[in-house]
Amino acid sequence: MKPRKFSTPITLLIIVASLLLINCLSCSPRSSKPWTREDETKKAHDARMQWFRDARFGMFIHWGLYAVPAGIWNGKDAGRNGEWIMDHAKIPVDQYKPLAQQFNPTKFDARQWVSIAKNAGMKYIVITSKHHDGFSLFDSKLTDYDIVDATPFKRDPLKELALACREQGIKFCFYHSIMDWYRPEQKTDFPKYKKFLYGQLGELLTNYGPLGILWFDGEWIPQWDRAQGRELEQFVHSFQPDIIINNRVGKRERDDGDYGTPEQFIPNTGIPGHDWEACMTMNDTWGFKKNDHHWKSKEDLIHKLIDITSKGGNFLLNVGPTAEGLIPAPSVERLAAMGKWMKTNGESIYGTTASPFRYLPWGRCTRKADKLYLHVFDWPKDARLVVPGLLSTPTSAYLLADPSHRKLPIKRQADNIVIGLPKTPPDLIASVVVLCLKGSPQVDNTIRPLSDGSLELWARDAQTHGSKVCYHVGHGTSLSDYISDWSDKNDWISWEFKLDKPGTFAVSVTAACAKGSGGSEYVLSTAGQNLSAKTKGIKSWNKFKTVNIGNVKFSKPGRYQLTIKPKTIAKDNLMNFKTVKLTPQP
Ligand code: FHN
Repeated sequence: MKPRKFSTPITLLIIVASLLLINCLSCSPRSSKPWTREDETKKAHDARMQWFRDARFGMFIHWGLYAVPAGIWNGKDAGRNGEWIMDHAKIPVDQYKPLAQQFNPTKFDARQWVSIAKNAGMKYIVITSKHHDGFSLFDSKLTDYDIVDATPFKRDPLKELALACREQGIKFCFYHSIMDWYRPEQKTDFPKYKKFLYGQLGELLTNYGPLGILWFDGEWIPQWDRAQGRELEQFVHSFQPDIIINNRVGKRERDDGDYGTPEQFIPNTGIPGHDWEACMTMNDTWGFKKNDHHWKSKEDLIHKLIDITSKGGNFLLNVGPTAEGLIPAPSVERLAAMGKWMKTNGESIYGTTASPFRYLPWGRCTRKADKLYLHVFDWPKDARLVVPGLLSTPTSAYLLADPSHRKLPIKRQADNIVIGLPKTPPDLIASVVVLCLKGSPQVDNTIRPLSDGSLELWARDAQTHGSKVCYHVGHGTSLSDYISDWSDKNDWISWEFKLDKPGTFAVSVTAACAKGSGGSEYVLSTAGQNLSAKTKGIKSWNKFKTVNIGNVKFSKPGRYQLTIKPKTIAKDNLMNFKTVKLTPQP
């Protein structure tokens, strides 16, 4: 298909308008007054964000010249992210640029890519128009270092994808890197580079139809700051007032752009009161690497989609197509499996909001007004689903996978609702029980024992008391959240919890303390008893170890508080704290 070519005058006009605009940002070509975050009413903002909040699931595509070496340079694996090969392998521009002559993705089929995304249940696609390597994956009049002028392919795949997305009802979006390794002026003459950056954004905002999102990245460069991010937002909105912009337009801070972008991890508490989208790879790399076979399972990916949605976020799941223009088969297989699950259960994802529950031992929950979608990962062996702390009155429950919505038996047991389930789950990965309520959900999220009687008190549920100690969410590892910065011995943490019956419990603490920083003392107190413990410097501040520190006895059921207070802090910090576990003793 021959892409529609703009006649030069129109393109010239765009560039002139963009360049003029940079110089007088206060005179947007579309309105007398430039858009500002402050001027946008909540109603207008919610209207602009609505499709994003409904969508919940999108496809990220990292595609460019880096797919040619595919992670290998001079016969060696060049390191983790395929799209960083120019940096990882320290490839000079004059040796990287010739890759363009080898980039001829003859198997590229825009309609096929969009169908793969659509059939997976994805509602939007974000593709790299320019990554850090500075290569433009679109026909730009501002450079010849682009796919039409520099490669044998000679076509504009983004034009073809824009059309295919429109045909299939998928929002089309661009990822665009502020950092640019190809243009030395990004470091030597930033105002000059900025004119190029703005000019290309003007082309993308003019030539590809209405865009859903402009997904900025590479914002960490020292030449960029939050004020320039605010200017860039105005510029973008002057072309497309309804577009959504991520927080990397600024410096990836909470109030930059329209939403947060945790990468390769899911914040345990989501980002309450804020729109956010977790972006993740399906293996370990964004750009294609021929030797990266570390694929996440379909179970893991479906659970991640549910987990993210249950915390009020979107899931932007990445594919890294090959230099031939094919999405790798393992990605296609996993997306098909996700689509099969979404075909039955999409109602429990699209347009839902975060769970009202602090924690559910068997799975997750999403919500749509007075309807709860209970995603059961671990099907109860006794076929009784205990919904803890739900004070609202349920009106009905049924399996989402049951087309006739046959009613499931419901009964109340104190603060819990118990739903009777069939012996076998309809879906081995995640089965959805719909629970309809009389009015909006009222939940008592007091911490209670798990089904095995044990009680787990986590960092994310702790009350922190003091000026320094805080809850820390890390990046991308399973040890990603803990209580940190515990340098002041007057700072302490606490939990409230409820026991339904008396008992004696063994107490274990999971924490980390770097080698040489041990020797501090703390006291754990609950039910009028005190357990003292000393920290041991093991390896590092994120190598967690569990130690038993004694037993506590609760003589009757009821509500209790548990506190942890430092006695002495030997070196810099008491510990990085993760969990207290109370295990019932016979
Ligand atoms: O450096 C990039 C990386 O290559 C990739 O594009 C990710 C995707 O969000 N963003 C940056 C790292 O934060």
